[in-house]
Amino acid sequence: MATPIESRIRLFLGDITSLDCDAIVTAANEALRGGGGVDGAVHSAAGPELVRASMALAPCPAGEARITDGFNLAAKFVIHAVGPIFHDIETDRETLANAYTSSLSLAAENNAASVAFPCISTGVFGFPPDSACEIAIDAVVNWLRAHDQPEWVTFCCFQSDDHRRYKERLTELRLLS
Ligand code: AR6
Repeated sequence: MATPIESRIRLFLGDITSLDCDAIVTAANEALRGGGGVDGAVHSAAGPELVRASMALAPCPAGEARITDGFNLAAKFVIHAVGPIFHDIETDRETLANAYTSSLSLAAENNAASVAFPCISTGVFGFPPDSACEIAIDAVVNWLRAHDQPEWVTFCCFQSDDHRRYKERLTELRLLS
């Protein structure tokens, strides 16, 4: 019997680079050259080989993702997902959802059983956090309902406001076990 969705979703407050998942997702830019925020933290923790590996796979348009080794990270893989720079909710909603599903698809193809996501586009890229939270959860839940892999997805929030937002939404949907 398939594992219930609520056993496949986790919520974590803290630094994504500390997670021992098969793959961690970074919120990247189209050039995949590293940057600030979560991308800065992931590149610092992975070491200089990461930027060489990621830039070789550029460009990565918004809504798409690329996968590399994790190098010095505990995670085996880094998935570089590019979210939209926020302009308006109607056009950017789908691009943000696609950044999540492209990442999940790469994780599945590479047999990464556990994947952790940051709150893509909600920092420098300016996506309103409430909408971003709903879009992220919907995209992940729809994926998990349709696919066996990855088996576990962690929503990694770096700020307590985001953690509260995800906790409320996941509780509303009865998805926190
Ligand atoms: N672990 C988990 N989440 C984190 C961490 C961390 N160590 N550090 C920050 N966050 P942002 P974006 C959260 O700006 O909006 C970069 O320069 C942060 O609290 O990192 O998609 C890229 O290279 C926020 O909720 O990504 C791109 O150019 C979330 O990560 C651009 O920024 C996303 O914030 C991407 O912008």
